Amino acid sequence: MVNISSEPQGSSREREIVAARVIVTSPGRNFVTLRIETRSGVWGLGDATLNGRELAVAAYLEQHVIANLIGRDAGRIEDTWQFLYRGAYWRRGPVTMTAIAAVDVALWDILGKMAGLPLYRLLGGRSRERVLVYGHASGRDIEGASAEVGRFIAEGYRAVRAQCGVPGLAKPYGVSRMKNAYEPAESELPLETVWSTPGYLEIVPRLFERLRADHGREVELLHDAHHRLTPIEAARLARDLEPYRLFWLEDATPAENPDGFELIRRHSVTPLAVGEVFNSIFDCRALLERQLIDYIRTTIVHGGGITHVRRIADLAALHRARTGFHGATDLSPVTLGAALHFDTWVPNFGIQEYMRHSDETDAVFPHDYTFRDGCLHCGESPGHGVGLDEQLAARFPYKPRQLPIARLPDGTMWDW
Ligand code: GCO
Ligand code: MG
Repeated sequence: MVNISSEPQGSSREREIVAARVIVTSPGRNFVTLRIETRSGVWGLGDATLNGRELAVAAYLEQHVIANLIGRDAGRIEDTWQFLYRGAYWRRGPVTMTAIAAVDVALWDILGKMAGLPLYRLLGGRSRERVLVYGHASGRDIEGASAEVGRFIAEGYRAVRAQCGVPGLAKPYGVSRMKNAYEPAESELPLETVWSTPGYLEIVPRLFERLRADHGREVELLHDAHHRLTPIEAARLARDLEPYRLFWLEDATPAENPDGFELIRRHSVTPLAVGEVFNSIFDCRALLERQLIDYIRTTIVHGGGITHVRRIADLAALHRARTGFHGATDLSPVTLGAALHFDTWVPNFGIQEYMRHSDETDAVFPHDYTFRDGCLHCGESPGHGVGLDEQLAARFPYKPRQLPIARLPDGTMWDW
């Protein structure tokens, strides 16, 4: 028997998981957080937020996962991942993989705290000095969107996602009524929006023509089509956008069928990003192996945690694809903190989405990451560096909220 009491991560008795609980809070929007505690008193946090389906993950954790964690060695991160994935028999899916991610991230947080090391050092150390991020600019029309892009550039951003209104559509995806943030889950039952592709395909190339004219060629520009186009429409948009040299065109068409992306590739060299709704390496596999995308967006909270997403990043690296993690405000600061450590380490990093959280959210989740010169910097505190003020969190009770849906003008259900 080896003497494990001298291990830097403490003895297996100190590492024993003695408690775990789910905290649901809504400081401006809903978040689900898992807190795991060890016998030594060291605890870790994992994000379990699945926008519009929050309580399904909370119940999955409370009813089916937590009892299995008690008594386990918090240091056995891989085995716990395999236990929750293989052992459940029912694999994959957003609810399961978000719950597994919450456990996984909390355990990595504990490992970091016990070792006295920030997460990026556990992963293999720093590969870069800073993490390039992109912000969200939008406007009701081209004029307004361009002014917003200008505001982001003035704030130091080097990469900006731009969305604008479409004539005749009351609520197109991504056009914010707030500054900095776009918060689509705003009603208890899904808001019904109308979608029509022809006007969109006309205005988006004009938007980017104007952005290049107003802001030059240095700033990186991105756009999210949010799964609304058919493959041939997506191919046309990608081709029409070529002169404006986008950093990426995101979710150009629903990715359930990778063949759609082959059609886009045949017609265009605009870089493509996909994956925020994926939850396992098997969702990413065909798109990566067939070199149909350039950036993989599957991130820690919905992709089974650090343990699984690093396998996705390695698969992407084989095919020269880079990471571009989802980072909307419905992913909590715990996910952003963990993602920034991952981004600091991962060799094939591309960019990180950064849609700033509200002041209330930031107060509930104190963190040590910082924004400077268009980049985020992870902190040096042990673990992922994000905490949870439970007293403050209790002042923001859960509010049922669902994402909108989209229909064509004749009423046909469409992809939101
Ligand atoms: C993005 C996303 C978000 C999603 C949201 C859904 O690129 O940031 O598309 O805007 O719609 O995260 O929960
Ligand atoms: Mg998106």
